Amino acid sequence: MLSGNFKEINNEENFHFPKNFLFGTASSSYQYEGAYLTDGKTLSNWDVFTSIPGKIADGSHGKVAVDHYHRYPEDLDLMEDLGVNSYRLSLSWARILPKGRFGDVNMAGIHHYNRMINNILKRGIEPFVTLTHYDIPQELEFRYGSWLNPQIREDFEHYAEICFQYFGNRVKFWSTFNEPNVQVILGYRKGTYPPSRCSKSFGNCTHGDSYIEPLVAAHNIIRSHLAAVNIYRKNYQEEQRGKIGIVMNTIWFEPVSESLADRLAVERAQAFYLTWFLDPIVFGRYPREMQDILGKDLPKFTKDDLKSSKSGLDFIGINQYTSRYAKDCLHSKCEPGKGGTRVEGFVYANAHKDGLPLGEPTGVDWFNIYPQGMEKMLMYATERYKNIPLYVTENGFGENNTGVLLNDYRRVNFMSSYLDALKRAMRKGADVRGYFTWSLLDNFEWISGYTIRFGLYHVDFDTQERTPRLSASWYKNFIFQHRAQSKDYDDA
Ligand code: GBH
Repeated sequence: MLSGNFKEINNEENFHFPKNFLFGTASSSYQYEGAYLTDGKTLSNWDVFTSIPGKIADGSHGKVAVDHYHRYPEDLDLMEDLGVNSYRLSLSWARILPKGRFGDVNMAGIHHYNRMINNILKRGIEPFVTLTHYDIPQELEFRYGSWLNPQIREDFEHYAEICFQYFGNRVKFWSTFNEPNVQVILGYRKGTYPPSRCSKSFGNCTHGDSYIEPLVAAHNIIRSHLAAVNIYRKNYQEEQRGKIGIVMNTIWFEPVSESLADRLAVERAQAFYLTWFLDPIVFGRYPREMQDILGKDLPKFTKDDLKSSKSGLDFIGINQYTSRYAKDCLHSKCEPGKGGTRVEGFVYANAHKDGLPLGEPTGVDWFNIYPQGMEKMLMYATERYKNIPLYVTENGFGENNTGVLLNDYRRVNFMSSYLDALKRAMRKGADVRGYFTWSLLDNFEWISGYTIRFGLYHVDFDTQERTPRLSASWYKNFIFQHRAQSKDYDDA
């Protein structure tokens, strides 16, 4: 019955996903696990941050979250029922190394993830593992200022190596970071995420320097990524036969007008958001637009950093939700925080033009529906990074918490239109190898707490009961049809 209705929405006929295409759902440790002090885990930066009054919209935290730490077998049952063949999750660094490299490996944490990985594999599901999805041991913040200090690279390398040692015989997909661009912009420019650092004109912080610190943190993240990739390639990859990459948040930018200035602003917008991280990893240098504007403020890579970094990744993970207009601020005057500064690349990114939104608003302020952005983003990455394999590591629909909303037809329309756009990109030659929807369950949505829900399953946060929404049966049906088709296709 469902399939009949939905078929019309999925109007990309005769399209076949490759046989090994990964269909999955995505999650992250802090947003899902809870168990914040269980089995030897210590505080993460997000445990500490959420305990500061006023930081989270509903005053909530991830101490329990959706209790995935204890309920993962039941959640894997739900995934098995959906028919996914992959699960994107992240590991809690503070569970594995509660004191970073200054203390021992917490074997209880290792055992937990071992059990979980085995349970995932037992169901024919491929784990797709992120090493850090915003959360780090607070110890590293407290000891030396985490990402602002170059020694974080030693810590990250140590942590990555322990994960490869313990889990690499079974995990074939690694990503080092989740959305480091969001992490540094919100943590060090706007100050709305930990460690809450920014300049006065950018936000409400007691410390920080929005002009310099985001650049330093990003540089240390890129160097940490390269160190982890190098060690994986040198000591593990050949034997373990996995792939390693990085996951970036992406925004598709449309020029607010057809003027040359606004079209150039689009390139700068990508440079100051996405290619900021990817260009150094792939090409060994920051994007030209950044070099031009930031000059000496842009940190330098050493010869050693770049030694084996030619193409320092095997794939790019693309998180694609939304799009914005880009407006030039080089030739016209803009406010700080609204494009008027060099760290913003003199671009104002905004979802409106003459009062009209780009795409359809969702009710969530940062989020407009613009499926073309998915296609264009995938083509942009394909062209710039020369047909590198891409995974859509996140895409999904969030709604404000106004009742239970099991009939989430807006999420279904969203997924359907974005998946159509993904297929169009694949037809045009983008080497997309997987799609993970955010998210299986409603969960802790960072500074929005539990006020925005992204789940295919509704979660009652008091009882932890999971209830399927319409989108769960829609995704199940979508996967079933497409896997069946790809099978026919490969046999033919
Ligand atoms: C992803 O971030 C995250 O990886 C995931 O953990 C999260 O739950 C999911 O998306 C849904 O949000 O940009 O100043 O308006 C997506 C990027 C960046 C979107 C921060 C929300 C809010 C603040 N997110 N943004 S702002």
